[in-house]
Order: sequence, then structure tokens, then C-alpha cells
Amino acid sequence: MRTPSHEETPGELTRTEPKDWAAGVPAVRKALEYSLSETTPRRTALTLLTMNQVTGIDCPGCAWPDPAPGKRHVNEYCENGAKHINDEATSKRVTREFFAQHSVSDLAQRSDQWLNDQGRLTEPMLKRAGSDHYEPVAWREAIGLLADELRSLDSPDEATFYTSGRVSNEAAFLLQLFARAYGTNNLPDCSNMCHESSGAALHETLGTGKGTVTLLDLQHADLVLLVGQNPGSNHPRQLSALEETKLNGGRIVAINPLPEAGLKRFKNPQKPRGVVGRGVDIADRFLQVRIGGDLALFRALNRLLLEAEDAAPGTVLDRDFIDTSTSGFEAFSDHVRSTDWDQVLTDTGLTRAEIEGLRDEVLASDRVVVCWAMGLTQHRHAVPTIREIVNFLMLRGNLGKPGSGACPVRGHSNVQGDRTMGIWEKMPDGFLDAIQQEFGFDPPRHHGVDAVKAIHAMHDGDVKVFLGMAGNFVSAAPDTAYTEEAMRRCRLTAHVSTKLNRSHVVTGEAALILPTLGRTEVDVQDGGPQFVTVENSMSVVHQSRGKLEPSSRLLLSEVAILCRLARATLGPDTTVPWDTFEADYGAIRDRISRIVPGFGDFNARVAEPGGFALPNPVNEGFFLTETGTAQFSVNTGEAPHAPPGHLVLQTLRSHDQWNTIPYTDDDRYRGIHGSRRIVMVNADDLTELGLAEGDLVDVVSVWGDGVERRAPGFRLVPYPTPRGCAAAYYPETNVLVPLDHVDETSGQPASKSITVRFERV
Ligand SMILES: Nc1nc2c(c(=O)[nH]1)N[C@H]1C(S)=C(S)[C@@H](COP(=O)(O)OP(=O)(O)OC[C@H]3O[C@@H](n4cnc5c(=O)[nH]c(N)nc54)[C@H](O)[C@@H]3O)O[C@H]1N2
Ligand SMILES: Nc1nc2c(c(=O)[nH]1)N[C@H]1C(S)=C(S)[C@@H](COP(=O)(O)OP(=O)(O)OC[C@H]3O[C@@H](n4cnc5c(=O)[nH]c(N)nc54)[C@H](O)[C@@H]3O)O[C@H]1N2
Ligand code: SF4
Ligand SMILES: [Mo]
Repeated sequence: MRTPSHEETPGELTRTEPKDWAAGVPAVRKALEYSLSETTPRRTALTLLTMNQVTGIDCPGCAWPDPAPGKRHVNEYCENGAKHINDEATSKRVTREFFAQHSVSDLAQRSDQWLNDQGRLTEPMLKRAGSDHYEPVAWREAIGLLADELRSLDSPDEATFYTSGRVSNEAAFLLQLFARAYGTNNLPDCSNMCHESSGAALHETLGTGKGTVTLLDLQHADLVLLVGQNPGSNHPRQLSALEETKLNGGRIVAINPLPEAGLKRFKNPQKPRGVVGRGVDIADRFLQVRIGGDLALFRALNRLLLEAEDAAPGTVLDRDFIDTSTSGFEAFSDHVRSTDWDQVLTDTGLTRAEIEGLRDEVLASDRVVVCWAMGLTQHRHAVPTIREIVNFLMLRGNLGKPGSGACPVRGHSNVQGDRTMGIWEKMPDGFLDAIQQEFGFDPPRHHGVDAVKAIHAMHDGDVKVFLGMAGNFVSAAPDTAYTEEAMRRCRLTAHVSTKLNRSHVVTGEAALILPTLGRTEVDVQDGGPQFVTVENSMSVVHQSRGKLEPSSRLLLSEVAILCRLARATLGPDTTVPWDTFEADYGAIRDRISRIVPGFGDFNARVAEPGGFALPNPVNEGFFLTETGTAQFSVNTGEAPHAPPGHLVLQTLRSHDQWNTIPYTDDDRYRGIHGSRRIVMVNADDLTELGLAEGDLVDVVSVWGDGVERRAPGFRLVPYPTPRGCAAAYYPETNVLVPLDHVDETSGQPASKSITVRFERV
């Protein structure tokens, strides 16, 4: 089972007051400090000054969009974007000597933070079956070995291909093309653990899995609801957009169990008033909802809106929109009218007056945007919750009109683009037909596995070869012990990566590390210098062009690795021109333009400054649902309530990490320093549980399968979270998330609502 890491120690915790504002001068200082500690001033200048500029490097951080070309600042980035880009641009290197010195079992004792800190990977490495060391291997041999394993499988479905959302459109398109030419739809991705629930809910109700809002819509909304997201840490430039919303007279309501700093006040470091002034207040109202209480909240809000219409007919609902563009209103309205107030107050932890206050904000606003992220998607009732938000938007016609709409805020910089390119285990037939027509092979039609199903399949021996295209699957996935065992049961695990992480050291019998160019680096192929493209959270597709010398002469681009792997696996009969693709990424984009809707004339349009926006059918009045209309839905599901002596735990990000990779042990805005092995708990719950600040406990999760899941050695921190609710960092607590604790429709792990108890150590 899992190798316990000797780094599972709580560290020296110190506390300061949680901050009530985000960004400002400290953010700029922290960004520069981190950048200069990783690399030289010259490389820092090259990355930071070209970041998010029209001919520059797209920030490898989150998917927040850039302003229009003429409206960008010289420094168009945030503290965390600067940290992410310089984490890649680091001058530190992992060499063959490093691997000679450290056995795989030694490295498996180290944390992801330590592994990441060793620097950039520099050459392909192979761990042979039976060996405890990685050794250098030539590219040809490494790729040949992976191809041989793939060819030796009884069925293509015995392999699985994982993608993380940093992968470019070009590489993602090639990965799915290769997997399908090889014969499988086993294409799990980080999205399965991220916004899968948003995609599922929006597809069902609106006929598109994407958000409907542009940056201008957000800035011109009368009201923005920020539900279940922490923009101050995870999408910091969203605060610049929200500052505009406020300056335009819009109002903001934050709905979150935690009073996050960025929801309160923002000091824009790009503006004089943000440097010397008190900044701009972000949320006009804060609803401190219980974990998982959002479904009850929106149901209650919708009931209040229906009642307001009853009291003043013709003034509240957008009858025209409801009658002409939607179906299912009657069933929805009957259901919502029966919402039980006592249950709502128990589930949300809010007062009726607070919810009525929200109703009044809504009634005073013609144009409403709802933004959300992991606080909504990582729940057992994530899909019903997001569907209920769509109901809410439809009631007042807040879809398809300027200044309004649904805004799922994406995580990884190209997670949305990867899906557009076909990274999905169940792409619709239309897409597969287009592949067949263009390339002349028959892509498999039966669905593949998502992330959770892939783990089961590896555990059961049904999947034997795992290839990860970026990411850190072992640490990102739920149920760490089970997932690690699943990986260890594979014959071969291989990863295309920039930096070392836990997935390289919890391996199958044999393992490969295939080091690749990052987005910051110059990419020259036979056809000359190349750029790649990405799609941001608001469906704008644009270029990203590397600027730095590659970290090592032995790195290949993701595209090159995939083309060589495809040639080696599929042999000479392949109908796909892999050589041409490797030499010239424009040739890949030509094919994408013929296969993926919205990408016509791709090369020409992406050459325009700032790129182009993909059409959104909802904003053009089309709903690609079965009925051709937007769909009201009836949503049920019990909010999570822990039994006596237990709490509901959410697992979330600190300010100073990128997903599975912590940069330091500090969480500046929450005033937690020196340790990540902490649990934030309401002070009254601590007292009731007979525990005190600073107590050391094991966190044990409760799930009906008889397996004990334990995260050892956490310190308790009193924190203003609602009663019954706790919070701790991911990935340290992923060990607590039961693999089958998922939303029923999306299959997404419910890592924000785990029932736990504490055992004092
Ligand atoms: N610096 C930095 N930036 C990042 C990332 C990173 O790791 N570091 N990761 C990127 C990725 S891949 C993603 S997906 C995004 C994630 O961005 P977020 O979704 O903001 O990330 P989380 O830290 O998971 O925070 C979830 C927020 O939801 C709240 N929440 C939890 N449960 C509930 C609930 O039941 N209801 C409500 N209303 N709120 C709830 C939490 O209190 C927290 O504020 O960030 C992206 N950007
Ligand atoms: N409990 C819990 N679990 C969660 C979450 C949570 O909130 N709670 N959040 C989930 C979410 S939203 C997500 S998105 C996933 C994240 O899951 P992943 O996307 O799998 O994880 P990351 O930590 O982003 O991956 C980091 C690794 O990516 C590699 N990498 C970075 N840049 C590049 C590149 O340009 N090319 C290549 N080839 N490799 C690169 C580096 O080797 C680095 O170590 O985790 C999920 N898991
Ligand atoms: S908001 Fe996101 S995309 Fe923008 S600079 Fe920060 S991390 Fe990068
Ligand atoms: Mo994510």
C-alpha cells in the first residue's frame, strides 16, 4: 500500500490575522522574490514582460482571460502567475546524477514540494522492471519501449492516456488522435476532477458545456454572484475585472463558507489607488453558506423570485424568454414552490433575512452574472446545484443578453481547449465522424474511462499502461492509497513532464519520464520556430510563443513526443501525416480547422492580435439540447450533514501552491504560516469536540465501505468557517476522499464534502 512519506510532519505553525484585502504591493514583492529565487533577473524579465502580451507567453497559471489587445498593462499578470511561470523558468536542473543518487523508493518518501523544488527535468529516464533506480535512456529507445508495450496489449482499452489542462491545443488534438487511431477512448483528464460537473449541468440544460460570459459582460453586469471560488488566490486578475464592475456601478455578492481575503477588498497593484489607497471593496454582501448548502440556497432564492412575481405579476420573471426559449418551467416551478424553509435554513446555515437580502439584490438588477469554481463542482450534488443556478439565470432571462450569464471559472490555462480538441472519453459521434472523414480510420465508438474509472481499471488489472500528458495524476486523484496501488499494478507508467512529481516515483513495474519543453521555451522544428494555441475560460483562442532557451538540449516538444510515439506504435500504415505535424504545427491547425466546430480558417484567425472568440450558441439564441430549448430542471439532493462528533471537510488550495505542488508552507491571506498540515475548524466546534487550538490529531474519514482512510498529524486551527464545516489543504488530504464519493451524473470526485472525525495523537 502507500509508502508513508517522512515529510508527513506538521512543521512549525505560526498564525497571523487573516487578511481582509488581496494583492497590492506585497503581491508584487512576493512574485519578484519567488522569481528571483528560482532564476536570473534576465530570465525573470523575459518571462514577466512578455507574459499575457499579444506576441508573448500565455500565463501557464489559470485560465482567466486577457483584456483586449489595446487594453493590456505592461505587467499583465498576478503574483501567482509570476510564480507559476518562474517555477517553470527555474534555473535548477534534475540530472542523471540526481537519479543515480536517489533511488525511486527514496524519492517516494519526499513530498511533491521537495520533488518540484529540484528543478527542470533534463533527459528521458527509464526505470526498468525490478530496478529501484531511474537510468538515462535515449529518446528512440524510450519511445520504442512505450510503443512496444502498447502494441503488446490484448486490447487498446488496456491503455489509458491522461491529460492535464496545461497541454496546448495542438498537443491535445494529437493525443486524442493518436489514442483513437490506436483504438481507445480512454482519455481521462484533470477536468474530470475540476469542472466536469459544470460541463454536465450546462450541456443538459443549455446544450453547451462552456460558459456564456465575456470579460465585457462581467464588467457591465449589475450584479455578480461569486459562488464557491477564491479569486484572490486562484484567479487574481479576476479581481481587476471585478474592480471594473464596481467602478461601473455593479454590485457583488460572495457566497462561500470562508471569508476569503480577495472577496473582501482588492488593491490593484497596476493602479496608483491600489498601491497607496485602501483599494476597492469587492463583495457588497457575503453569505457564509455551509459546505454543500448552495443547492438549498438557490432553490430558496428561486422560490422567493416566483413569489415576488405572484405579488407583482409581470414585473419579476422574463416571461418572454421563458415562453419562447425554455421548456420544463411548470415542473420546476411546482417543485421549487414546495421548498421547505426549515430545511433551507439548516442546510445553508443562513437566516431567512440573508436570503431575502439576496433576492432584493437580484430584483434590483437587470443583468446578473454567476461565477463559480470548485466550491460548487466538487460535491455529490454538484450537477443539480449548477442546474439550479441555470434555473435561476433563466427566470429573469439572464442568458444571452449583454452583462449576464453563466461563468464557470476554469482552472488550468488550457483545460477548456483540451476538451474542445477532443480530450474526452465520450466525444459525440459528430466529432468522431469528422475524424473518420478527415483521416480515413475508424475511431472507436464505445466510451472510454474517466479519471475515477481509470483508477478502478488499473486496480483491477484491466488497464496496464498509463501515459500522463502533463499533470500529477497520483497526487491529484482521490483516495491516495488506492490510487497509488492502482498505479503500482500497471506494467508501465509513463509521463510527459516538465518537473518531477509524485507520479514519477509511485510507478508501475517499469516507468518512463519523458521531459518536455514548457510554454516559456523557444520551440524550433524542421519547419522553423513554432507557437502553440490555447483557449481561455471565456472561449478566446490565441497564441502562446516561448521566449527562453530550452532548459536542456535533450528536451522534445509535446507535439514531437506524440508524433514519434504515434509513428512507432502505429507503424507505416498510419493514415495520419505525423512527420508533417511534427515539422509544422500550422499543419495540425489546418486539420483542426476542418474537424472542430468554430475553428474554420484557424491559422489566419489565430494570427490576428489577441486571437478570436469561439461562437457561443446560447448567446446567439440557439440551444443545442434535445428539445432545442433551454431546459428548466427539477433538482433534489440532501446537503451534507455530519453525524455528532464529526465535521464536513472541504479540501482546498492555499495561496502558495499550484494544484498538487505547494511552493511554500504559507497561506498568507488566511494568516497560516509554516505548516500545511492544518485543519481550519470553527472555534465553537473545537470546544464542543473537547479539542483546542494547536492540538495534534489524525483526520479520519467516514465512508460506508469498511476501509479506514487516515491523514496523520494535523494541527487544529480555529477559523471563521460555519459550524460543522472544516477546511484543509489538497493534496495532503486526498487520502481521505473515497474514490466512489462522486457526483452521480458527472462522476466528479466530491472532494469538498468529506465526513471526518479527529483522533488526538
Ligand atoms: N494560485 C493558484 N491558482 C490556481 C490554482 C492553484 O492551485 N493555485 N489551481 C487552478 C485550478 S486547476 C483550479 S480548478 C482553480 C480552482 O479555484 P477555486 O475553486 O477558487 O479553488 P479552491 O481552493 O478549491 O477553492 C474553492 C473555494 O470554494 C469554497 N467552497 C468550498 N466548498 C464550498 C461550498 O460548498 N459552497 C460554496 N459556495 N463555496 C465552497 C472554498 O471556501 C474556497 O473559497 O484555480 C486555478 N488557479
Ligand atoms: N482533494 C482535492 N483533489 C483535487 C482538487 C481539489 O480541490 N481537492 N482539485 C482537482 C483539480 S481542479 C485539478 S485541475 C487537478 C489537478 O491535477 P493535475 O493537472 O494532474 O496536476 P498539477 O498539479 O497541475 O500538475 C503539475 C505537474 O504538471 C507538469 N507540467 C507542468 N507544466 C507542464 C507542461 O507545460 N507540459 C507538461 N507535459 N507537463 C507540465 C509538471 O511535471 C508538474 O509536476 O487536481 C484535482 N484534485
Ligand atoms: S490571473 Fe491566472 S492567467 Fe492571469 S496572471 Fe494570474 S495566474 Fe496567470
Ligand atoms: Mo482544476
